[in-house]
Amino acid sequence: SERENTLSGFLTTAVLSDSAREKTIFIHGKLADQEAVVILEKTPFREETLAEIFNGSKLKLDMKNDIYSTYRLQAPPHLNEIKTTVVCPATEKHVNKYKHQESFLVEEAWEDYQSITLPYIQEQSFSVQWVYNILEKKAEAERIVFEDPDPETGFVLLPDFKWDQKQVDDLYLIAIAHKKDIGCLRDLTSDHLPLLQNIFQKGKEAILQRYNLPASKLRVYLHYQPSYYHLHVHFTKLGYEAPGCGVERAHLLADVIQNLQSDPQYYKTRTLYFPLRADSGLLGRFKEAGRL
Ligand code: M7G
Repeated sequence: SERENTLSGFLTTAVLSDSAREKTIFIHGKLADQEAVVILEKTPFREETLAEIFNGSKLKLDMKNDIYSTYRLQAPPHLNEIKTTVVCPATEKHVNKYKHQESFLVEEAWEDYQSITLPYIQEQSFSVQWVYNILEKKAEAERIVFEDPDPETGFVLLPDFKWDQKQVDDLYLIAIAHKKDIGCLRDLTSDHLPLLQNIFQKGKEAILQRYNLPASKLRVYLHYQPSYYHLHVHFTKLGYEAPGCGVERAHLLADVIQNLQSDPQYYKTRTLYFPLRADSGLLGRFKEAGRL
């Protein structure tokens, strides 16, 4: 049975960003007196529903000229749904995450990571309660696509909440490690190769099985900096430009594995580059430290 809810009491404070091309709008507001962020997104067309759209819809003519005409089509309501994401109660950091902003590229040597980034992460990062809920089957249990329960090398693979799973064109899954002590790329050493290889191998196999999508159609990567400091790997369909997936933040899992094979301490010695948004607290710390 479908669970129902209501947004009718939502009061808009501000539009954080919107995109005509992506057909999305990010809104900050209040829901039952709590701060909230609501994301509305029009979803892609699906070939298997085209017949229903053509047969079940009214066409209203806008204009006709020679062989050209434009219409407004009123599709049946169930084919005209808006994907809606709600973050409530939302923190100020959530509001900032979704605000459109200029970004700046930061150069982070290992020493910068230790003296600037790590202390900031320890104080300020988003809660990973949602991740623990998934690992402990307290949320999204029915959405799990694959699980390897091994405490050292195991993980849970499930649809990212950005993907409505209606079509494979915008496939987006995340693999979440069972191991809880790996925050990000900087924590990885060659000790973690069995875990990373396991996620890579079994993640690809599970996606082939379930969605009939071969490894040659997948982009498999980690973010640095991530939003959530608990090791997770993104699996998206090659060619799908997922929102928030800039080249500067993405590190291909295949490269991460090879880098650790050639140098066990690779991510503890290299300078890493990543973009930070104008009002990011971490950017402020890099400025204070004279590193920008
Ligand atoms: P990230 O690289 O830490 O941060 O990835 P980003 O959001 O800045 O890319 C975290 C990933 O987890 C993102 O792709 C999110 O869309 C996804 N995600 C976040 N939350 C809170 C959830 C959730 O509750 N459930 C699921 N399934 N995915 C989530």
